Amino acid sequence: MDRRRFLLTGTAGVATAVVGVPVTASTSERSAAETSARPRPTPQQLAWQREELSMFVHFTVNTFTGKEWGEGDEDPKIFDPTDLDARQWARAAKSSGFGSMILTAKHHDGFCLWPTATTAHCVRSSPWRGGKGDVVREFVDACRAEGLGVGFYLSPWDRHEPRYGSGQAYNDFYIAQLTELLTQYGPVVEVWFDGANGEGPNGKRQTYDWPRIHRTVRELQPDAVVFSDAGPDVRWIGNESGIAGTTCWSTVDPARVPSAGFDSVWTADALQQGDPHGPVWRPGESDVSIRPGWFWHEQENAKVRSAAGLLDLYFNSVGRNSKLLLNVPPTPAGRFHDADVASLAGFASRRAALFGGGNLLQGARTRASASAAGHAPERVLDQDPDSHWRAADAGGERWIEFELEREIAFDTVCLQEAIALGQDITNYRVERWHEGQWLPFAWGTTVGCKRLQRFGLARARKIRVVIEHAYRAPRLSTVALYRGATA
Ligand code: FUL
Repeated sequence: MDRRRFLLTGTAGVATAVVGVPVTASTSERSAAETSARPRPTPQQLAWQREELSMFVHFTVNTFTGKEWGEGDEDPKIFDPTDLDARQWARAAKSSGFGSMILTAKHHDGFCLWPTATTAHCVRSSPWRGGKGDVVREFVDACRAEGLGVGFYLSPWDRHEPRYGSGQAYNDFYIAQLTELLTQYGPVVEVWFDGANGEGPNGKRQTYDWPRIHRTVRELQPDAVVFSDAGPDVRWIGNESGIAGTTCWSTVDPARVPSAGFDSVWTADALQQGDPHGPVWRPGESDVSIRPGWFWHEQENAKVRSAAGLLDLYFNSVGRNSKLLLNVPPTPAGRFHDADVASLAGFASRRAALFGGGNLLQGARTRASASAAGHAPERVLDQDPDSHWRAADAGGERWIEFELEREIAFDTVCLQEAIALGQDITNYRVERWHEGQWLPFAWGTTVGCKRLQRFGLARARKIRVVIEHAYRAPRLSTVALYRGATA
């Protein structure tokens, strides 16, 4: 479902934003960004990205009606999962390597999965658990039991609530819902807002009070990262296919996507690629569903992404300096379907087969072009994402070389920058020594938190990574080779 079709026709706020937005950063911003003071992540943004995999859980009245977007007039009595088992969701997430889960506490239909005091349109009015149930509580308990971070998606667009479209009154209602979620369930790692801004029950659209929404999260859950198209902490990647740009900066120019739901000819590219000159650190999150729809539909049981398909997504998101937010929707019983659970397990086994054996460069002799003091090349092999090889400040091509005792065969390369200190690399290539010359087998633009590339099986005893250009002396924390992607 493409949320973009709502975006332009909506509020005055959006319309004003479209006109007169500076498309590029000013010259002074650029020169500032290109000096040593390039943006860096907060500890929360860093932890968020290093987690790599988060699971989205879309569950509401739509699960029972077969719709993707509820109308808002659904009878709460239809919400009646027969065997709700949030622990089963959490086990499937945990055992396949996910670090957190984000639940649709409320989707566009307005039905609340927790017994909110703000509306009767919630689980209290459903027969499930005799009207005493709380999906959010069961979800949170399951996440905590499995050691997973907790996240919530609270749709600003509400097709049920009569106050939607009224301005302040709806904003108060929405903030009250957000406050309940952020005060009654313990620590939250991510709060997820989409920019969908359709009509409410009276045909009106709402102007969302984003500054107040963000302030509320900051006050109540200062360690949570806030997701929306426009951040402030993490941005949407610009599509719902789980695909980050092959060039993907964690820095952005906020003027290009100033608000959630903002749309223009440049928005998708700006979100996918980020901006090397951007003054703000705002890494991209790639959301996508394991099925064609976000909600469970019987007829899609045969269309669950395969384990190989999930590995492709991993390469195209995590492997391109993004984070993967993979949706797995529970069935009307309230459990993940066997087909989804099997794909998740297969996804985990494929990653284990590929990466589990460790870096094939381990034990190699390292050499590099001039290194900064204290940042010797062997640091890229120590598996510490913060320790790194840093080239000396001198410009020109910088390289790091690995020489092994024996020839190895490999089909995957992994590069990582020490992003706690920022993102700098704009072009690289990876080469193998073959019959007296260096032959490139992988090359690209950005690296960031993680860059993964697959190729046909190659063999070599000597490998080198050449940094062709970087904004500052590059800091590589990992260079790794693996075999198994083409198995
Ligand atoms: C969008 C929604 O319109 C979809 O239904 C889904 O929830 C997706 C993740 O976000 O904005």
